[in-house]
Amino acid sequence: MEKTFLMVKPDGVQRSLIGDITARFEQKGFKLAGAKLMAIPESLAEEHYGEHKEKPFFGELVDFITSGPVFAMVWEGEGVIATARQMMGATKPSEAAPGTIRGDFGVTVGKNVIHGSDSPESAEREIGLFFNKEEIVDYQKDNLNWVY
Ligand code: DAT
Ligand code: MG
Repeated sequence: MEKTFLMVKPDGVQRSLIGDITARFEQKGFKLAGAKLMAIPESLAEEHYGEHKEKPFFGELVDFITSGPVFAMVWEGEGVIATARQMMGATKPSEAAPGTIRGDFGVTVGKNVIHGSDSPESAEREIGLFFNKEEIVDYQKDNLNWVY
């Protein structure tokens, strides 16, 4: 089954949004496969956001994502990579539709509450960056018979 990497950013953790955000993915019918509260080392932040290395906001982005703990997660389900991106909303909260996480909880692009992988390749890469194999749990969830 498809997996994606999602992360409540430091602003979301500080604003007590972990529960609200995880509830949305649970209620949708996706399955949590791994989760941890963690501080991101600078080297991991730079690698995770490597595609943005040349952007003018790269320094701020790394400072922000290392400014406090994040809640890192792996979620599993049919089409979860694209659907989670839709549930997150546009990168700029000012452009994110109401009902999306960024649309409901964010105001500025620099503090947009959540990260989510944007493709199968980035999901595989980011899960590997943040989680050991043993931290990803393979289990049955019986209610999924009522989702699929
Ligand atoms: P996304 O997080 O939606 O995948 P992205 O990969 O383009 O967006 O950018 C990564 C993060 O960088 C984004 O969540 C917030 C920050 N960012 C993007 N564009 C920015 C900008 N123009 N100014 C400041 N921060 C920006
Ligand atoms: Mg991105």
